Amino acid sequence: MAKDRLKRIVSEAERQISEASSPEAVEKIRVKFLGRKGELTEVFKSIPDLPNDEKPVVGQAANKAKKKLERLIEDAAKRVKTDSVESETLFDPTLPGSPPPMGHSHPLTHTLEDVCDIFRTMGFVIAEGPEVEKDWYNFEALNIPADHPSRDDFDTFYVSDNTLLRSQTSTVQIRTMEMGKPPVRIVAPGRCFRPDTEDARHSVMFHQIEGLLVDEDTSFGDLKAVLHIFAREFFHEDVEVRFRPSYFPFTEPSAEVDCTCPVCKGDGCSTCSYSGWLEILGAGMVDPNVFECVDYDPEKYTGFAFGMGVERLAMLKYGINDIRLFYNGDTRFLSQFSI
Ligand code: 2NL
Repeated sequence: MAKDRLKRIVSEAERQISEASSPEAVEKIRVKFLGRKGELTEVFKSIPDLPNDEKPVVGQAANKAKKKLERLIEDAAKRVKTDSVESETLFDPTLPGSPPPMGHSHPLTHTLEDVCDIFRTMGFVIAEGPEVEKDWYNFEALNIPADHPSRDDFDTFYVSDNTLLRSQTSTVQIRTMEMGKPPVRIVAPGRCFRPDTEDARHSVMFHQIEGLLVDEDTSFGDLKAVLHIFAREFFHEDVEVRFRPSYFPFTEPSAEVDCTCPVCKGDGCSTCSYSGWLEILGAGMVDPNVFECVDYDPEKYTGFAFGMGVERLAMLKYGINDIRLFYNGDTRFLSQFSI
């Protein structure tokens, strides 16, 4: 009798345990069979009333059944626990979605826009032009003589005799002056090309920003003020600038412009070769011959112009030692500029 009852209890418990799918359901089953008033517990309670010869037999069988149920319940508890954790990981509608990878502008684009913004606040307008140019715009109108070394096949990418890839963006300034009368106040950013052997400082494709201001009574003092404001805005408010005499065919007088090293603030470090100064751009007063080429009266108008390399400025500002890092597409480098 008691043994049959145990068998029924075990098989019923087994069936219920196999169907349980939540920790709560398993706990309910445990209470139902093994709890203080559980079915199996009742069997144990009835043992003292049995005839003496049946007590050990039923006792043993009840203990065996109890062990079996405890093991089954323990296994079931583990099963439903992992099941529910797994289903939570698979789908939780309350979690935010995984964000898509975000792009950002290239450090050269960023630098170029920074520079243009600074000049825009001083009233300059952004001007653009073609990358494939006529000889006239790249050389002739800029007072660069036919025998100048930069016009050599080795120093310019020629498409044909009179057509080339521009080597500077002064082309845009000549085009702008040809199109209208002074006053002119423009900056011309863009790609330029020179057949240099590539190394840490040279790339056949690079970016330039040139500026041009033409009006009556424009002076070298105006040029100095504008470039000082630019350097302060771009690098640091305490930066100083100095002008060293130089030569360009399209300006007279011409100057190379340095600023106090943004790394050591002028004390001397490896970036500035311990001089405290760094060359940032070239500039000067527009040569009267250039004005003649675009039909501006050099007796009436004066102007200043300047040109700078975007790669060079970005390398100085961010401490980059190899120009090729800008172009090889390595996101370990580029992602540092996701500002
Ligand atoms: C440099 C120096 C310079 C100019 C560019 C210019 C343009 C016109 C007339 C006169 Cl239309 N000048 N541009 C003037 C002085 C220097 O560039 O080292 N660039 C990286």
